[in-house]
Amino acid sequence: MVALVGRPNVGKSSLLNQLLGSKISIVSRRPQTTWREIDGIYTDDDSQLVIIDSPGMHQRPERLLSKIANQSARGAGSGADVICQIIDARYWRPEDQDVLEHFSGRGTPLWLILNKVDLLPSRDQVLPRIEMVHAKHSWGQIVPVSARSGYNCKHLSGLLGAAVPEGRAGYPVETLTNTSPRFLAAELIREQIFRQMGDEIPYCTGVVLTTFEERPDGMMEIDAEIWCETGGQKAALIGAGGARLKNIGSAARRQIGLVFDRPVVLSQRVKVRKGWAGDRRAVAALGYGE
Ligand SMILES: Nc1nc2c(ncn2[C@@H]2O[C@H](COP(=O)(O)OP(=O)(O)OP(=O)(O)O)[C@@H](O)[C@H]2O)c(=O)[nH]1
Ligand SMILES: [Mg+2]
Repeated sequence: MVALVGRPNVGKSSLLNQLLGSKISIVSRRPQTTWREIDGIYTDDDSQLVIIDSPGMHQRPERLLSKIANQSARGAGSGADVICQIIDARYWRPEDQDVLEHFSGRGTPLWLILNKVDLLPSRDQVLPRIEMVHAKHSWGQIVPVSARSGYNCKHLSGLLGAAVPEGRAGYPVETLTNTSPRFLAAELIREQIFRQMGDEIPYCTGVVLTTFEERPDGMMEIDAEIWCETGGQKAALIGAGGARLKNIGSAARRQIGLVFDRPVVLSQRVKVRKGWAGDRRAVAALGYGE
């Protein structure tokens, strides 16, 4: 079992998807995209790894939803054989130091993964970056990767496979995740909301599926409710003449179709649910927290 941890936006979810070669965890350029742990099951000829993506760890969660995500971020290393701290190879920020302090000293090997090396001006920059972070901790490994291009990701999974204890595979080779298909489909809609809304996007926009069924004709039928907090947010989500919502829906439908490998009919409604992100029951109904 391997945990991917780090501050928000460093590419933890992207790395999980790249290691698996499949989309399991949602990705956007906004920090705090991931709201709970997502597991991916990686299997090759030699090894099977349960790789856990976690929400970005941060210092001052305000709303309940954000607190729940942060608790999950902080708890992510428990039970792991290796904890991989992901950073953006270009920087070492105070928040990275906080993550290091939180996860070091608990007896689990801590590795440092320098992600986004494709954004360094040249490959010659990789070695100086490694030297820069080397002294911060006695890392089990320091591995530069690019979750975007896939650079060195095979090498990383090989190192991880060699590092975990020997045991029997717990899952059939074709299993990719334990996450429920229903939750994954809802997340793929939330991903499009996060991606397609600009900075006016409300952080607390949640998606709940009221229908998730396979029809006799093989189509997947999905009805989704999108929860936001104000009438203004609802108007922004719907867009002029419904254009925004339509674009979100058609991109989400494509993504869900790809992941589940079948055609999808998707209908969406936007609902104002003031304060939902502070309401434990509502947050749980969307699949976050208990
Ligand atoms: N250029 C480049 N961009 C990357 C790479 N990995 C991730 N990104 C981008 O970085 C942004 C954040 O990626 P995520 O995978 O959502 O990051 P995260 O750490 O899971 O973020 P949270 O869930 O918010 O904690 C997205 O825009 C990604 O496309 C990489 O290797 N290279
Ligand atoms: Mg993420």
